[in-house]
Amino acid sequence: GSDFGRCLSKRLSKFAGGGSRSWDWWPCELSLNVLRQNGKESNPLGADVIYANEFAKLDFEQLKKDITEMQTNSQDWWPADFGNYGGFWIRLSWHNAGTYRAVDGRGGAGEGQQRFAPLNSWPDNQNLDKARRLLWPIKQKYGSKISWADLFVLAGHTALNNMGFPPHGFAAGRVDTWQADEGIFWGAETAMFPTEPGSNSVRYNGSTDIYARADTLEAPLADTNMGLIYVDPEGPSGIPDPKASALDIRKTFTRMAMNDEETVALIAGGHAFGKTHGAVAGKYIGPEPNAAPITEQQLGWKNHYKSGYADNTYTSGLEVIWSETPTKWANHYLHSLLTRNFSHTNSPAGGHQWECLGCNASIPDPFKPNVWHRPRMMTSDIALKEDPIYRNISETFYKDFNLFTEKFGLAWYKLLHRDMGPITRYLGPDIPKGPLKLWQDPVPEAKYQMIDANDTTSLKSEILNTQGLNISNLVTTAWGAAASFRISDKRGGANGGRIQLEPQKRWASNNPARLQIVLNGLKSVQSKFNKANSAKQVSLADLVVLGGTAAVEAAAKAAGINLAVRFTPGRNDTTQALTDISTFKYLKPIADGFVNYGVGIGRSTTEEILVDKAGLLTLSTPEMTVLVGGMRALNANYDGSSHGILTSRPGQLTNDFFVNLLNISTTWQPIANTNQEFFQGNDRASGQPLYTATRSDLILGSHPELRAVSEVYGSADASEKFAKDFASAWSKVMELDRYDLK
Ligand code: HEB
Repeated sequence: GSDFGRCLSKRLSKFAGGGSRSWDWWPCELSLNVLRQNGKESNPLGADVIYANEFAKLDFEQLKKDITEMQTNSQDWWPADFGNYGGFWIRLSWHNAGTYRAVDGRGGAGEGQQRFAPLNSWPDNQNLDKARRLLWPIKQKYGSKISWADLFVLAGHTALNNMGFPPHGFAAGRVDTWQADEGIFWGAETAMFPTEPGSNSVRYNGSTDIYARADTLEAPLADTNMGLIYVDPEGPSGIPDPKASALDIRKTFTRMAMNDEETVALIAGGHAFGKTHGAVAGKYIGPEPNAAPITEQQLGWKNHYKSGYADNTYTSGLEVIWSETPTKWANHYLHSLLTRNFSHTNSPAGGHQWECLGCNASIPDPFKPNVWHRPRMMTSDIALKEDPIYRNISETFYKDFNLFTEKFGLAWYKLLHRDMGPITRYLGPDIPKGPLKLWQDPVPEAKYQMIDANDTTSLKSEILNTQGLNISNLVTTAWGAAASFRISDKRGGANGGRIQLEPQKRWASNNPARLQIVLNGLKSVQSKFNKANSAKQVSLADLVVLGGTAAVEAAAKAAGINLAVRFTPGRNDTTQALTDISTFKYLKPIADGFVNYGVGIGRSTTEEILVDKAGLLTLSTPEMTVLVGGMRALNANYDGSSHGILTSRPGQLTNDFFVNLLNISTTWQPIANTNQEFFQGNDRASGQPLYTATRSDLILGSHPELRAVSEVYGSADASEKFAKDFASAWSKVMELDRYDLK
């Protein structure tokens, strides 16, 4: 029997007496779970333990030595192929990092999520439970000085190094989380395997045409099936068609922000090492970790055939060794792929794979000395030679091993660090020197003195007195800049001043026409200040945020509240050439309920997108609520519309939004032909029209928990608390990307 996989009925919670719960009765109620995940209560280290400080105490060189020692210290309970865990650990690193998708920035190695479901039990992560467990003694030795998230990728990286590959560099700095990330949409399937009903074509909008389906892959997904990291090694939906496999590979690696060259480098580089495992039939394999009996202690996939490991191992069900030297960096993979003829065969477990039937047995056996195998490949490997573009790149790499080595090093570095955000998060002695790569969203270092507190005071009044600038448009501009941040891959934010660059300056949510007016106004303030000061300068990035700050303070003052809004200078401006438009475009909001932009699409309602965005901004439920209410008071809809501006004095930082939302004398009904997106509020007694509002407005009075928070802010004693809470949530958003301050 299984444990986590076992429960009597979906409706019976197994705690506190069980029984049906709210989510059983009303499964469609807006979930706020993403706003309370990663709470400090769940962190056993305590909120005051800062990983960077712990890491600073680590003997990093000794850690690498310990990993190196472990790499060839084969354990009886899970013997190493070729006496070396290197290939295994590279797969561990790759599978941690390879869940990243550029569209929403989620997935990736940054959170140590492979410790939790579903990733701990994903079919594609089969037996990586053993790889993680092999590393436990090392993790245990160093405790909080090295995160699991870092260790997972460092293990493979160090192994690469030890097997003769000169990697480009490595940074630590990934902070562990303590629960499964609830914010990640992994797909709508109800089954893991393509062969099961309910799995196959859901993410392809029903398409089963393996030549045409790639373009219909649902965003933000990148993998071709639930439960895979990227593509099916046997071919699309298990069909051994290398040409169609190439289409899948291109689609999925593009979603991961890898181009063709990087894709070939990664696959050919990775498969230069190790082997695949399909020695026995799949029927001998027990349940995955999350469904395994309690006695298995979070190990899964127990193999009941003979020893169940070493030469009996079953992982993917394929039995392939690509290279003549699977524990040493060499060009054998591409040599084999491009110079040999492979025929379709089946693995001992029955999987589709390819073998050079006319070849000598030149490939070593992982356990038996002097036993040799014929060269083999997977369908997804053959894809690299069947697709003309991949083939070209493969041939170039085959002819120029140094180039291949360089490109694989760079792509590997990008793979592992893609979601780490600003360079100030990078830790350790192995960070590469030299200019940042485009994917790192570089912001040049300021070569001038930053503004100080005196300057900010004078600049704020200067801004407020500049023609064209007002509370509403200063707030939306600062918001548009700062709220482009997303915690998933830590991209976006106000630093860099990218709101004045492509593509951000053209996003409808930023109201390009009005944005230009604000930027022009701020630029005039900037040039005046910079002319008057020689050593000292102000960046546009700082001014955009300072403008918003000035506006919030002025709006509070107008409401009779004296408020100092935290502002920390130190942002610098970047350039268009240093902005990766092709992936930056993914940061464009679908909807942004904070400024009443856009409506729900596809799977998500408008209010779900609001909560999703709040989650990506790391806001709590009260922070989200107070920000929405405050933005309405500040008249800060993206288009200047009056939806949700439930006040007679817009531009003042009052709690009017909450007071009027909660007022029984207003009745709401949907406005015809708006698909229940827009609503009319009328006076209950007279029927006189009073307000209009969106779903993002009305959800604050309709959802029970959001209403409870709204009641706090709508109370008679709340004016000051509201303004203070708004200001602190505001500053938090403005500084989300300021890892230099944390
Ligand atoms: Fe890999 C292994 C698939 C990519 C690295 N792979 C492997 C396997 C499979 C695969 C199925 C087997 C598993 C077992 O054990 O059985 N891949 C794949 C695919 C792809 C890939 C489909 C896409 C196309 N890889 C990749 C990359 C990398 C890699 C990118 C890195 C860079 N792999 C790898 C390694 C290995 C593998 C190293 C070996 C492991 C061992 O040795 O254990």
